[in-house]
Amino acid sequence: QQLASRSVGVIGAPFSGGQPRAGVERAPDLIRAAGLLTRLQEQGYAVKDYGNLQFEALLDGLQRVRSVGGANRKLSEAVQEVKRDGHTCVMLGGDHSLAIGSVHGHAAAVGDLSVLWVDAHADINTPLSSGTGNIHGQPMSYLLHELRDQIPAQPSFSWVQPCVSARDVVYIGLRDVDPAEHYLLKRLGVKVFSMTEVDQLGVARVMEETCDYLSDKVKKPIHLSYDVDAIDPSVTPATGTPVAGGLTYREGVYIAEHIAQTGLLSAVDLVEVNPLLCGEAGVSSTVSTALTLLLACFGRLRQGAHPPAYRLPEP
Ligand code: HAR
Ligand code: MN
Ligand code: MN
Ligand code: MN
Repeated sequence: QQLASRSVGVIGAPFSGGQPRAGVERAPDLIRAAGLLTRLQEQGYAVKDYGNLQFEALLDGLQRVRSVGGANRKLSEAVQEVKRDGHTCVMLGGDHSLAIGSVHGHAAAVGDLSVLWVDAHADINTPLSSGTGNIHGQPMSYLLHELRDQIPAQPSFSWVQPCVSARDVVYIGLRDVDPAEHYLLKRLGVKVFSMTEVDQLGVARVMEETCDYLSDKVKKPIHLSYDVDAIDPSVTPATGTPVAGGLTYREGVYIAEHIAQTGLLSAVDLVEVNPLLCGEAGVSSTVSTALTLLLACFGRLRQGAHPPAYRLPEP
C-alpha cells in the first residue's frame, strides 16, 4: 500500500451545493493564490495541480441532492486518479459534502482507511435525521458501513459504497452536535475528542491518543478531513457555520504537524472556507490559516528547517 509520498496532487473542488451559502466555491483559487503549490515545492515536494473540477450548474430545491451526488461522483474519480498516480491527495473544497467523494475515491484506490475528522460538527446526520437538509452535515453517514441501512435509495448516490468502519474514525474539535448525531456517535462507539477533551487533556495528549487509537493493530493510510470551522471563528471567520469556542490557531496547527509525523497521511480535505461571509481581514486570516494547516500536514515545522547541504556564507 502506498502511504505518504514525497509528491502531492492537488484537486480544486469549487462546489457549494451541500449547503445554502454561495462563496465556498471560490476557496480553491484563493488557497492556491496564497501560494500553496510553491510553498509545498519549497518544502521538498513534487506538486501536480490537477486543476479545478468542473461541476454542472446547481439544481434547485429537491433536485439539489442530484447536484451533490454528481459532484461527488466526479470528485471520487479525480481522487482515485491522484492516488493511482502515487501522490498524497489534497482536496480543496468547497463544502464538506465533498468528503463523500473524497473519502470514497481514496478508499477505492487504496483500500481500508483511518479517517481523522477535525470539525466543530460531526457531519453524521442521515438524510432523514438532518434538521436542515444540508448534505454538508451528512457526509459521514454515507461513508460508514454501520449506517448503510440508514441511507434511503437516491439514484444520484447509487455509486457510493460505504467504505469506512466506525472504529477507524476519530473526531477532534466537536462543539455543535445535533441530538441524532450524538445518539449515533454513542451507539457506534466512535472515538470523539470534543472541545471538552481538548480542554481537559491538551492537544498534545489528544494527538497521542488519536494516533495510538488509529494505529492500534494495522497502520492504515490516514484520510484527514479538515473543516476550517474547527478553528475558532476569531481566527477563521470566513466560514458558513462558525461556532464559538474552537481550536486555537496553535492547536489547529499542532494537529496537522502531528499527523504529518505519522508518515501515514494519504489524503487531506480542506473545506468550508467561504470568502463572501466576512470582511477582507477575516478572509485573509482564514485563507492564511488554511494554508498554514496544509503546509503543516506536509511536514512544515514551526522550529524552522534547513537543507542537509546548508553551509553558512564564509566571512
Ligand atoms: N448539524 C447541522 C446540520 O446537519 C450543521 C452542519 C454543519 N455545518 C458544517 N459542517 N459546516 O461541518 O445541518
Ligand atoms: Mn494521470
Ligand atoms: Mn464539516
Ligand atoms: Mn463544520
